[in-house]
Amino acid sequence: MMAPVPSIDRELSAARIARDIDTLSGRDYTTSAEAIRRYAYTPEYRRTLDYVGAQLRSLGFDVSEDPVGTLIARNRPAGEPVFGVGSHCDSNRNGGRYDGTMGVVTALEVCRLDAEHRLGLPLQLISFLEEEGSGFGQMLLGSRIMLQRVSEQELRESFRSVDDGRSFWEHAEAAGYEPARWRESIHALDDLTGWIEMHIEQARVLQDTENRIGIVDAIAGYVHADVLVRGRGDHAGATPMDLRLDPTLVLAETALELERLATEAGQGTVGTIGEIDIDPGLINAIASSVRFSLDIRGPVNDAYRGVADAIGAFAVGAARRRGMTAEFRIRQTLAVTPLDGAIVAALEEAARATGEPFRRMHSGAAHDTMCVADRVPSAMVFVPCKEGISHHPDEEADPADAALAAEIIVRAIATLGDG
Ligand code: HGY
Ligand code: MN
Ligand code: MN
Repeated sequence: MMAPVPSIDRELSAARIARDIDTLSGRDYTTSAEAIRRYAYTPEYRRTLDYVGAQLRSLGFDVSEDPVGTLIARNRPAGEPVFGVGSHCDSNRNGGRYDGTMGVVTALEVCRLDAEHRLGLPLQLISFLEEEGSGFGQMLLGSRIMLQRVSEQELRESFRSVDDGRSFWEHAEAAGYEPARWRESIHALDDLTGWIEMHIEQARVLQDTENRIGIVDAIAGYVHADVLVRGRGDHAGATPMDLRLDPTLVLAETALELERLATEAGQGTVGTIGEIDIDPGLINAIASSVRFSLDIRGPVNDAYRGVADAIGAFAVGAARRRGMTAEFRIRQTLAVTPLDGAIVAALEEAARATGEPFRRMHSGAAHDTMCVADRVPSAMVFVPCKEGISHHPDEEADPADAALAAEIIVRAIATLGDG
């Protein structure tokens, strides 16, 4: 039986969360002075895990890492049931202080509150490797590895470092990990009775509806893909317009068609071209090739998948019509993820008890919970972020909202633990 949850000093929690965020926003924890930029196997990321690990060890947690570097900390011996909390503390390459990191330090605060008030909650904190994909272009990589949603060939060969082109496998080994044991990482979930991830919303729904908490009951699915268009690199000044094979025109047509298709599909479907590589990328040379990414998502599988298929065919056709070739290649895809009704209900009950404004919602952003939910009853808690700005250094969120989320999560876990 869990101890009853006493009243919680949210100001103290907010101050600790703010201190953790401020610390992890320092130059020791980001490779960039302009944004928060930290990802797998960099010294800055290593120091981030060491900071979180030290905080957890001071609470008596046993801290370890899985064979590729996902951090796992628990306050019960292996084999005993525990409730999972956590998120990720790697960042987007143009990241803010709060995406992922606020979820990990709020999970840390849940662990502190449990210890401080001797609540007896059996807890396991997980901080997933490479949620953003900043190191190898593969979003949710650590949790997809854990859930065996990748192949060994991809880890050994296809997944390559954005910085130096070496394989994920090589980088993991060079960092002292054992990627050959990657299949064992799934055992981190063996004892989990449930999972709650706290995260900033990364849009404006909570702000615009004046809610402090979002209880997430589903997460949008997505398709990540790449299009490589091959044209002919010619002189920008000497080549007449009717003799050109300019791949940037296929990119332009595809961008407008993506907007049209996603808008027409409706049902919350969105499409984005975020990465563009132009070769050679010179002012006075017609590009010989263009590679661009596609990020297509939505809360309805058929809708966003339909857009992904249609835009892939469109790009290949647009190239052909102009005498060029284009390849459309899926990078990865995850389906819409419904979350667990019992945990959602416990979170709503705990939120209601605080008297603070909250609402149910779905997540447009992807999260590691999409993987954990495959094997463990899971849900998420959102807090607002200012103007919905995220994946940008101007990202802002309020530690007081995170403190409220921590209290709600503690109460929900205590309720769920009482069966
Ligand atoms: O892009 C996403 O959905 C997540 O923030 N990595
Ligand atoms: Mn995130
Ligand atoms: Mn993100």
